Amino acid sequence: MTENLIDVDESMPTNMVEEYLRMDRMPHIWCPGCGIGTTVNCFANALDQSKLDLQKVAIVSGIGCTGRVAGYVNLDSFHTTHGRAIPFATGLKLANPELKVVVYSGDGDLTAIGGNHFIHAARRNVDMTVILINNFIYGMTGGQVAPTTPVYATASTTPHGNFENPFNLPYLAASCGAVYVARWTAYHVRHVTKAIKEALLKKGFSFVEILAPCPTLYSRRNKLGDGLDQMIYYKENSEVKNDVDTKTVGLDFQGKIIVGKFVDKDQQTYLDIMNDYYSVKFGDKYTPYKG
Ligand SMILES: Cc1ncc(C[n+]2csc(CCOP(=O)(O)OP(=O)(O)O)c2C)c(N)n1
Ligand code: SF4
Ligand SMILES: [Mg+2]
Repeated sequence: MTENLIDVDESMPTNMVEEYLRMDRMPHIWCPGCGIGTTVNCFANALDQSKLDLQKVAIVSGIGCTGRVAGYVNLDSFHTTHGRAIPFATGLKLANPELKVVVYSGDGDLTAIGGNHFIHAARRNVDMTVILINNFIYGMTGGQVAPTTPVYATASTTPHGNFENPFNLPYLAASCGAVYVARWTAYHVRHVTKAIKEALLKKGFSFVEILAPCPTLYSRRNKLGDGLDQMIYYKENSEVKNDVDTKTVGLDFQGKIIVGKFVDKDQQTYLDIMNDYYSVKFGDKYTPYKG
């Protein structure tokens, strides 16, 4: 067993999320005030509440600060290559349909280099949960502009402002066919936990976007203060609008943030539709695929 890197005071009560983390890998690499850790806490609570058999839950991340999540969570974890978390997760699901497969990665990873995989997995309604941490930037590599950077925000590659329209991610996911779509911020810890739990229990392509502060790069470059200042911004500017048309939830630089559960519908998954169709077409000659 790996030696624990932090001194543990045995008299302290154990935090319930520890059971869901690889404590031997602490301390983590995230900066003070970074929102990623808060989302992991919510994820651990959601796993606890979901009552899923953890032996049948796998987590896949791509590359980036968020991509480190898979390595810290005490599940079967896969830290894959940049942008390839979703195709890796698709392979995992097809090979073993009994698994609950979770993709946990950043806005850059999932919607820039991995953007095509994202839209096609949603289109196919592959049964997986995608948790996307949107800090409006490529965090790990120095704060480059991302497909989520708001117009006018600065990044290391757009020092005088970005003029590319960012993706409206709930709209992108919903229009491609996602059966569950929600957006919250790292401030909304109870809502994030509930959304992740619902997404985990949903059959089909479920998507949860969580806005989270990157104080080291995004906030600093844009003179937005520290992590706490971003949390205050989330608190004061978020408006809950469940079931609203996702077309209307695009984000502006430091503008209003529409949060809520936007889509929750039932639709056959890729594997279900294939099994049903082949069962009708080939009758007894076809054994439904179960991995
Ligand atoms: C093929 C390839 N291209 C580029 C990189 C460099 N790279 C590593 S992480 C990253 C961006 C990650 O951004 P995001 O997914 O938003 O994660 P964050 O760090 O913001 O959580 C990039 C471009 C890489 N590792 N591999
Ligand atoms: S660089 Fe930004 S996203 Fe990465 S750990 Fe630091 S605060 Fe978080
Ligand atoms: Mg990012």
